[in-house]
Amino acid sequence: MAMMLSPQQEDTKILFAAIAGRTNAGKSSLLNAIIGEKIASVSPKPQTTRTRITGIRNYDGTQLVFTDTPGLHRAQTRLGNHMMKAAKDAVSDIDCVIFMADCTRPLGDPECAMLDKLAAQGATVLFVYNKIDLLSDKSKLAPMLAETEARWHPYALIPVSVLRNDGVDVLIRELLALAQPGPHYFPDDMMTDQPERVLAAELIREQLLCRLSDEVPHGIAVVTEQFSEREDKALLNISVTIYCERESHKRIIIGKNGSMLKKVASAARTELEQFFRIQVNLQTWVKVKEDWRNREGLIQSFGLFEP
Ligand SMILES: Nc1nc2c(ncn2[C@@H]2O[C@H](COP(=O)(O)OP(=O)(O)OP(=O)(O)O)[C@@H](O)[C@H]2O)c(=O)[nH]1
Ligand SMILES: [Mg+2]
Repeated sequence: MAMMLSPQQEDTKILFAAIAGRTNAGKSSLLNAIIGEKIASVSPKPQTTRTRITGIRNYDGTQLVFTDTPGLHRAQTRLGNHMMKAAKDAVSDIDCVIFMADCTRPLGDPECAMLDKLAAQGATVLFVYNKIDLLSDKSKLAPMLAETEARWHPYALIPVSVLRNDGVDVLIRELLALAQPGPHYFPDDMMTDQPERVLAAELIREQLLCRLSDEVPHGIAVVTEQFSEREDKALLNISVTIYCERESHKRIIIGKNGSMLKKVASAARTELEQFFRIQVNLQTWVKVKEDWRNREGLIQSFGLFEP
């Protein structure tokens, strides 16, 4: 029997879009720009995003649901394998794929492989060339777009600069046009599926990613141990453990006389206070878990992937 829709539901539309593409292309930056809040960590380092992150934005009666994914790269750890699986799984069973490339870099093999597959499946691909602000010679863009068009025939090809908020509105218009009548999947006041504890941990990991170099930041996991609001005053107590892979990394994270950890915690606290709009008391601990990125039990206990 056909389900009766209430008049309100009849008017609503919905669209599920995955944001895929190479690591560091600016996928999480795009998600944050659309949602208007920092729900996904962003950093100049590759492999920033580790899990799928859902962001929700409503435009009048239309709900757009975005899934940010880990960027495509050659996985070298078990964690990396999980990340690549999450990225590949996210592009099936959705309405369209926002495929994001960095216009200053040629497309790599993993990107071409995903694009070939999406084209073969007849997926609706909105191809977004990001970072056009970095192109000193804009005439380089036209042949790039023509080549992409000829090879994969995407549904739309949109050059943007997320950083300058240039072209994002064009993408939104295309997405709104693709939305189909249907009930909203998430409550209209919901912005993300990320629990507050995870958002807090990710804001701290973002600070570490931005401040540390070489292999140290990639071997970091941040777990929120405590997240509670004081009853007697407007204060949020957050306590996190920063896991790293070696004693030498722990020393770098803590820094001379604790200087690095102090800087990270202070910057993170400012971000957390802005996000949660409340005063934050932040405590940080650093622990070593050797080679955790290759240890399934630890990857799961850090809440990164389900068994
Ligand atoms: N110049 C410029 N930089 C940008 C733009 N968009 C994003 N970035 C920068 O690119 C870097 C990577 O951005 P992210 O949003 O973390 O990239 P990502 O695709 O989510 O990366 P992964 O999570 O590792 O897959 C950051 O330093 C951003 O500030 C843009 O339009 N122009
Ligand atoms: Mg990301």
